[in-house]
Amino acid sequence: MAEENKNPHVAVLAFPFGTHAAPLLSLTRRLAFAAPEITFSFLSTAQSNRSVFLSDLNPPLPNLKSYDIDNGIPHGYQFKGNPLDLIGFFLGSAPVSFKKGMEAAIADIGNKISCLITDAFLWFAAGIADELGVPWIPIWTSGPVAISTHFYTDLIRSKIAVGPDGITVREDEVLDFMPGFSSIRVRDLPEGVVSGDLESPIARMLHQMGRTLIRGEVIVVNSFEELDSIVIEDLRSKLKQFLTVGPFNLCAPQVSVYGDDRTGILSWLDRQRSGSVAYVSFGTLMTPPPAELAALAKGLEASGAPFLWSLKEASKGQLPGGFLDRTKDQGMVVPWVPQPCVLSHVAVGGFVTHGGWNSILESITGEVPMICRPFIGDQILNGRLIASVWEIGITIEGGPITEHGMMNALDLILRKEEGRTMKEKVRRLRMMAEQAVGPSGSSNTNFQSFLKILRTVTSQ
Ligand code: U2F
Repeated sequence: MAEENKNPHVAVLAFPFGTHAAPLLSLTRRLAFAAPEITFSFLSTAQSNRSVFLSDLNPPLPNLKSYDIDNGIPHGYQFKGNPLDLIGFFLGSAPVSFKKGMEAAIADIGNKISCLITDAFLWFAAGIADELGVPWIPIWTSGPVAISTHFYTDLIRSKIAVGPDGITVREDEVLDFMPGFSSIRVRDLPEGVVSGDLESPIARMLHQMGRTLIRGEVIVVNSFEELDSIVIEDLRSKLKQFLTVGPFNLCAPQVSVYGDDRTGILSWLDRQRSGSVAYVSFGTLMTPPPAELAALAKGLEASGAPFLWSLKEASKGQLPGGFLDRTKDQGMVVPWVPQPCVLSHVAVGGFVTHGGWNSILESITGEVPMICRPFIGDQILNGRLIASVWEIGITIEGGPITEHGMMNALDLILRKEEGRTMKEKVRRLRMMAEQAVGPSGSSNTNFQSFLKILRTVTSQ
């Protein structure tokens, strides 16, 4: 009989782009807190580690350490503004970089690795885990419906022919041959499944991930069972184990970042009427093209609604002339806000978003209906879920944002009966989410199961 491993060591491998590393760190913290006998080594690029560990205001844990790995960028490379280049460099060198990082962690901690927890994007980690003779646990940082489209990519491609140049003529057909997809159309699928460049580094990565999930000891997702129960039940029946343990933003200990309210956002929100404010943010990666940005600004101004806009400093120059001056009593434009706190403020009545998964969960938690302008990846699918499945918002399909379109959307969400109905529906989802993370809720029970699996596999 194998001897019990008294000093288990888990390596956690992050994908260092967009909002991937932060939720992974949040989950790792929960695990490290619940299982103090296990040491967790968190591996990401120096820039990503700096950003997620610095913005994590929780006290450090003695059994959680970070290690920086190489970002793969060639010497002398000049960034030309396309983040996809950086992702390409990273993915090209990631298997080697992570192996080096793990060697450093092993030397430092003094114990071999007994399990690999990774962002699900890093599908090649299944092979590294095999080499090490340890289990692989992928963590998916978006929703269950999105991961299902990657799990079923081969099936979808066999049913929906891909035309030349990645264009399919069956865009409006629903994917009713997949459990839980009766309202999802071909056009809602992330690019790279049947449309767009199927050979791009990201499309190939997601396709490989979908095929590799079956090798995961357990697949862990930042969601809750009641949100997409049919899809979750289906994935549970196909994969070794499939556990929803979120929303992470409701599980992690929330540290108030308002403290002194240095930017004045909180006191400004406090002065606004309940449910009257439009909050605008397109996440960490996306900024609408200049014409849409200008149309959005004009729509906000014309609607008269108070607004709070998280807009990168570099994009401010694209706002219409005089906009900031004219709207100084109507709204605030700032480069960054503590979004979960903003969305939970009673004054916020609508969220203009790109439909990133973390933003959606935070909006549900804050009971805020959404106006979704999706751009890439899972966002189009998420927009469809928001508008047509959960009915907690509307979507501007394929863009572009227009001044009148935005005015009407704000009016509907903030002032009309439809908006009130959506608010009621999002409130119900929030209650389900809270129950899920409560003492006998699904996410809490699933987290305990996850912990048990981790303890079992690392004790051997
Ligand atoms: C990628 O996501 P993004 O980073 O573009 O968007 P979100 O998943 O919505 O996450 C944005 C996070 O940044 C926070 C906000 C969210 O937690 O609270 N934030 C903030 O605190 N303050 C601000 O002023 C602005 C944002 C990808 F693009 C998406 O398609 C995926 O769904 C997502 C998850 O895989 O990753």
